Amino acid sequence: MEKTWRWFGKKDKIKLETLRQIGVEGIVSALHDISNGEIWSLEAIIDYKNYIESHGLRWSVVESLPVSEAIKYGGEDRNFLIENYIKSLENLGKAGVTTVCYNFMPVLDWARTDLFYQWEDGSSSLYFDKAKFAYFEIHILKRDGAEKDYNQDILNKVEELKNTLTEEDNKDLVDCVIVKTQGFVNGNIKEGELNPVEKFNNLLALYDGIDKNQLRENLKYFLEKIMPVCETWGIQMCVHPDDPPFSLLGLPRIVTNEEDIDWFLNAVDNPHNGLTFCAGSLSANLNNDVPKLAQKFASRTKFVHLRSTNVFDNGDFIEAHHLGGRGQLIDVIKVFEKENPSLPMRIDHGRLLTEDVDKGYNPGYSFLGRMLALGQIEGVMAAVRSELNKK
Ligand code: DNO
Repeated sequence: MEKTWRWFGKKDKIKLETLRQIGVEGIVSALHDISNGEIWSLEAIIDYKNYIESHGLRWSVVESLPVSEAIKYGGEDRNFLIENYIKSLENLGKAGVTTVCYNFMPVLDWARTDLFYQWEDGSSSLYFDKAKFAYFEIHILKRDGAEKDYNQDILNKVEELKNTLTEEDNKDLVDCVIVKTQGFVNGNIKEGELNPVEKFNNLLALYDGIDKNQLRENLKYFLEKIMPVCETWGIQMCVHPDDPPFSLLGLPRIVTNEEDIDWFLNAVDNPHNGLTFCAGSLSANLNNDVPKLAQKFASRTKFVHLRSTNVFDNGDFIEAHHLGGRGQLIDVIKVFEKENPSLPMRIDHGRLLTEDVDKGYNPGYSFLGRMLALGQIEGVMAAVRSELNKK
C-alpha cells in the first residue's frame, strides 16, 4: 500500500520535508480553510496540490470533503448543498485528486471523552469512557430520555461522576467532546464558541424524527446525485465508518458493521461508491471481526486507516498500540497487500509521547507516536510483501 500521512496544511507543525524524510509517499489533506458547504475552487485545489508536489509528494486523498448537516438530515437546502459538493468534486477531478473520504455521522464527526489517557510508561492515547459520555448527555446536555440508553451500572457511575466532577471538569469534557476533537476536522463547533452546549443542542434538534432508515435514505439520495460526476472524473468516494461504531446521543448510525456496509454498497452499486476501511473505528464494535471485514470489502475499499483499539467489559475503549488490540492489523495488511496493494494507507492516530506533548498537535495526530507506528507498519508491509513474492 502507498504510505500516506494526514497533514493539516501549511499551519501544520509537521513539515512536508520531514514527512518525505521518514518515507511518506502521499499526503492526505483537505482545504481546511474553506467552510463546510462552500465550493472548493479549481484554483485553490491546484495551488495546494502544487505545494504538496513541490516537496516530492503527491496529494493522494482528500480527507475530508465534508458533507453538510442539511444533506444528512435532509433539510430544505440539501439540493443546493449537493450542487456545491458536486462542483467541488468536479474541480478535484479536473485537478486529478480523485480519492475522496467523507463521513455521514450526524452532528459529531467522531467522539472521545479523554485526550490524554495515560499508559504505564507515561505516554497517552485517546479514550472513550462510556459512563463519562453518559454523564455528558444526561447532566450537561440534559438530553430528554438519555438515561434510557444506558444500563444501571453505567447510571450508577454517572451518579458517582455527578458527585465528583467539578465545574472545571465539566468544561473540559465539553471542550473535548464538542470542540477540540471537532474544530480541526471542519466540525460544527469551533474553538472560541461562546455557547457550545446550546449550539450543540440546536444541532441535535435538527435530527428529531430522523431514524436509521431515514438517514440511510439520505445517504443513498446524496450518493445517487454525486455518482455521475464521480464517473466522469474517475472519483472514488469512500465513506468513513462511524466512530465509535454504535449509537450516541440518540442519533442513528449507519456505517458500523458488515450489514451496514453491505447496505450502502448495494443501495448504490457503483464502483465509485466505496469505503474507507478504518480498522480502528470498526474494531471498537465487539461484533466486528476486522480482518474478515477487510477480506469481504477489499474490492470496494479505496483508502485504509490503520489503527486499533482495546475494548473493555464496561464499554470503554482505548486506542491501542498499532500492533496490538482488536484491529489485528497484521492480518488486515495481509488482506490488502494481496487483494488491493495500490491502495493509499495512513496511520490513524498515534500515542502522544513525552516529546510530543505541548507541540500543539491536533488530538490523535502526534508526530513521534505516529512515526513509531508508521515504522512498525512499514516493517509488517515489507514482510508481508516478501512472503507474497515468494508464492
Ligand atoms: C479523526 C478522523 C475523522 C475522519 C472523518 C472522515 O481523527 O478519523 O475526523 O477524518 O470522520 O470524514
